[in-house]
Amino acid sequence: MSSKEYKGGGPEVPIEFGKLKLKAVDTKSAGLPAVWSAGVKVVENMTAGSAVKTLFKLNQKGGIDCPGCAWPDPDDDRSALGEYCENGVKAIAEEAMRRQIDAGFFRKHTVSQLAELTDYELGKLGRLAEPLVLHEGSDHYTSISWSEAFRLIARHLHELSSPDEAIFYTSGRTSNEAAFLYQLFVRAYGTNNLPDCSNMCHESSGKALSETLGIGKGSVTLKDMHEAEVIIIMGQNPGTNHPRMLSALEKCKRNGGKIISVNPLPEAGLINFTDPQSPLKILKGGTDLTDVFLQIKVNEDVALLKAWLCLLLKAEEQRPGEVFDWSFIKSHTKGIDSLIEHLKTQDAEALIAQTGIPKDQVLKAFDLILNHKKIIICWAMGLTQHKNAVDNIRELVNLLLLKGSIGKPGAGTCPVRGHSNVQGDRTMGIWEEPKPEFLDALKETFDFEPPRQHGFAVVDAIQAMYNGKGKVFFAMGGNFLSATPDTYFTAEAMRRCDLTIHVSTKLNRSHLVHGKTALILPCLGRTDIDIQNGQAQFVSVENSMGVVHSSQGQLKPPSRVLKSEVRIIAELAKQVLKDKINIDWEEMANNYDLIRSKIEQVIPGFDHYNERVRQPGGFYLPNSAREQSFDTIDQKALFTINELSDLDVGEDELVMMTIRSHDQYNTTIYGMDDRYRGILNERRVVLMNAQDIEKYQLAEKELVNVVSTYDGIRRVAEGFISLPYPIPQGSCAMYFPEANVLVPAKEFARKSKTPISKSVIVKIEKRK
Ligand SMILES: Nc1nc2c(c(=O)[nH]1)N[C@H]1C(S)=C(S)[C@@H](COP(=O)(O)OP(=O)(O)OC[C@H]3O[C@@H](n4cnc5c(=O)[nH]c(N)nc54)[C@H](O)[C@@H]3O)O[C@H]1N2
Ligand SMILES: Nc1nc2c(c(=O)[nH]1)N[C@H]1C(S)=C(S)[C@@H](COP(=O)(O)OP(=O)(O)OC[C@H]3O[C@@H](n4cnc5c(=O)[nH]c(N)nc54)[C@H](O)[C@@H]3O)O[C@H]1N2
Ligand SMILES: [Mo]
Repeated sequence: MSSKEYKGGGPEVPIEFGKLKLKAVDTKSAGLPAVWSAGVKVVENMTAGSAVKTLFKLNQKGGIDCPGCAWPDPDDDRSALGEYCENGVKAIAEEAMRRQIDAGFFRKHTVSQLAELTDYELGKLGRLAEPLVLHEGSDHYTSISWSEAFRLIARHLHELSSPDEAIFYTSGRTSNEAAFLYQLFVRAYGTNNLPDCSNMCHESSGKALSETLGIGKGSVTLKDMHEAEVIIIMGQNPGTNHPRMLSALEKCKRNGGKIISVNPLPEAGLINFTDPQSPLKILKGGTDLTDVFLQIKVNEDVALLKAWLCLLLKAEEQRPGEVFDWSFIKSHTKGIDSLIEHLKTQDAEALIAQTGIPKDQVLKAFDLILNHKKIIICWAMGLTQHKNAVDNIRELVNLLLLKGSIGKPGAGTCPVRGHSNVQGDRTMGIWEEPKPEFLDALKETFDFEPPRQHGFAVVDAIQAMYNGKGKVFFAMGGNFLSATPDTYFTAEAMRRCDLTIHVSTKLNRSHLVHGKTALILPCLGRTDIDIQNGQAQFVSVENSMGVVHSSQGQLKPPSRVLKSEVRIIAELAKQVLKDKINIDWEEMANNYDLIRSKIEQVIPGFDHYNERVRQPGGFYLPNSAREQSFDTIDQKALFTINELSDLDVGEDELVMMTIRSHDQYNTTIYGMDDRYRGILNERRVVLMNAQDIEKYQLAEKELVNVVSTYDGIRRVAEGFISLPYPIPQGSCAMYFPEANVLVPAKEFARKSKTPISKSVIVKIEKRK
C-alpha cells in the first residue's frame, strides 16, 4: 500500500458535475450543425459587426492568423468566405470577448472564491484588462502599475543566486517577433531555462525526426497532401483539432487517394466530412474519408508499424527489387541491413495480435501500402505522449524510407502541430537545448556571451520548483498548472516559488494556484490591433508546414492599458538588464521590422524577411528532408530499431489516454459538449469498453474513482461517470485537463521527456 496519496478537488481541480446527456456517436463532422454551433458562440461574445469583420479576415492573405491550430492555409485559392472552421471561430470568440475583468472585479472576488469556479466558468469572465499583483499572504489581486510590476520582477531576478533559478515558460501562441525577443532577453539575463508547451506536445516528433531525417519538422506541403496516393493518419483527431485538414484530405480523395486511420476511437472527422464552406456538399451529405479504419489498442502503434515492415520484407523476399525502393535506400539511407536482420527475428502474426486489430483489416491497409509509392503519414498526440513515443515516430520513418516515400511529391512526414505558432517559437530559439550554431549567431549579432549549459524542460522545471531550485516562474502565455502532469504535485511546486508571473489574455487556474507573490500581466491577443509608436504593427508566425506569414489584428483591444507581448518583453529587459548589453529594446518595440532584421541575421532561411513576409501568403522556410538531403551525422537518413510498448498492465488495470473534447482548446473550455462523440453537458467521464464495464461490475453510468499509482504515490481522480464507448478492451479515455491529476510527473518518453499523457495505467475503483 502506498503511503502518499493525492486526491480530491480543491483549488487545483474543482469537482463539479453537469447534467450528462448522451447521443449516438457521430461519424460525420462539420456541415451545418458545426457552423451553427460556432456562429452562436461568436454572437454571444462579440458584436455582430466585429464578428463578421474578423471571420472574413481569418487566414486570408494579409489577415489574422487563426489562433486555433497550426494547419496551413492554401497557397493559392482561398475561400472568399474566410478560411475558418468551427473551432477556429470558437478560438476567436473566446479571445475577442467584449467582457473584461479589472482590479474592481478582483476587489469583489477572492482568489479562493475564484478557484472554486470550473475552467469553463473562468473563461467566461472576460479578458484581463489591467496588470495585477497578489502580495504575499493576501487573497486578493490588486492593481499595480506596469513600471512597478517590472521593478518587482527585476528585484526578484537580481536577488537570485544564479539566473538558473528562474524559469521562463512559453505557450505556442507567441509570435516570431515576441519569441525571438523573449529568448534574447532570457539568454542575455543568463539562462537557457526556456521550457515550452512543445515539451508536452511534439517534442517526441522533433527528437525522432532530427535523429533519423536531420530536421525536426515535417517534410510535406499542402500540395503533397492533395497528391498523395495513401495518407495514414495515426493518433490524431482532425475533425476536432485540425478541422481545416479535412479539406486537404477531401482533395486527396477526389484525386483518387486512399486514407487509413489508426485510432482507438472511431473519430468523427476521420470517417466522414462535409466541408462547411461548400453548401452543395452539405446538402448532399459529405465525403467518406477513411477507407480503412484500424481500431488499435492504446500504445500499440509500434507493433502495427513493425508488422507492416515485416510484411513488406516478406513481399520483397518474394519479389526481390520490387517492393523496397532500393535506389533511394542505397543512395540516401543507412542501417538497412540491421533493420532487415531485426525484422527477421519478429513474428508478424504475434505483432498483429498485440495491436488488437482484426488481421484482415491490417492486411487490407497493408495492400494499400504495398501497392503505392506516394505515402504520407500524419500524426499528433496519439503517438507523441507515450514512454516509447520517440520509437513510434522512428518506426513510421522506417516505413516511409523502405518505400522511398520522402522528399517526393505526394510523400513524406506530416507531424500535425498544435498551437498556431509552436513551430515558429522553436525556430526563434525557444528551446532549453539550443544548438551551438544558434548561440554563436546570437553572440555575433548582439555581442554577448549566451549561456551554453542546457536548461529545464517542462518536467525538469516542475521538479526544480518543487525542490527549491526554481524560484521565479515566468510564463509567456499558457496555463502551466493545468497543462502539465500531476496537478497536485505541480501545484505544490508553483506554491513554493517566490514569484510567479503570467503574461496572459484570459484568467486561468495558474493565476489562482500561485507563488508567494504573483503577477498577471495582461497582453494583446492575435485578434487585437497593435499600434506602437503611432504605427500599426503586424507579427509573423510559422505554420505546421514551414510557411512563415504575417498576422495582423483587426479589433479594438478590450482595454487601453494592455501591452503587446513584444512591448512587455522590451520593457522588462530594459529594467532587468540595464546597460548589461548593448541592445536598443525600445527601438525594436517601436518597430517590429527591426526585430525581423535581427532574426534575419541570426536564423538561417529568413533572408529578406521584411520583404518576403509582406508578400501575400508569406514564404516557405528551407526544408532539407523535402529535398532528399538528410542533415544527420552521416548525411544519410537513418533506419532504426524500435521498442514495442512494455506497459506492465495488471489484470484489473486499464491503459488510460487523456483526450480533448470538441468544445475545448487545451485548458480553455469553450463549452461542455463533445458533440461528435455524443457526450453532452459533462466532462467528468471515463470512456470504457462495455466488457470492461461488465468486468468491473459497474452499474449503468456508475460514478467511480480512477486511480493511478506511480513511484509509491496513489493519485485519485474522484467522481467520474463510467460510460460504455466504442474503445478497445483494456483501454479507456478521459478528458485533459481534468485527468491530469493521474499523470505522473516523473514518467515521460525516453529521449524526449514528453509526459505519458496517452498511456497512464489506471484502476477503476467503486466509491464507498
Ligand atoms: N479545437 C481544438 N483544436 C486544437 C486543440 C484543442 O484543444 N482544441 N489543441 C491544439 C494542440 S496544442 C494540439 S497538440 C493538437 C492536438 O491534436 P490531437 O493529437 O488530435 O489531440 P488529442 O485529443 O490529444 O487526440 C489524440 C488522438 O489520438 C488518439 N490516440 C490516443 N492514444 C493513441 C494511441 O496510443 N495510438 C493511436 N494511434 N491513437 C491514439 C485519440 O483517440 C485521439 O483521437 O490540436 C491543436 N488544435
Ligand atoms: N494530460 C494531458 N496533458 C496535456 C496534453 C494532453 O493531451 N493530455 N496536451 C499537451 C499539449 S499538446 C500542449 S500544447 C499543452 C498546452 O499547454 P499551454 O499552452 O500552457 O496551455 P493552453 O491551455 O493552450 O493556454 C491557455 C492560456 O493561454 C493564454 N493565452 C491565450 N492566448 C494568448 C496570447 O495570445 N498571449 C498570451 N500571452 N497568452 C495567451 C490564456 O491566458 C489561456 O488561459 O498541454 C499539454 N498537456
Ligand atoms: Mo500541443
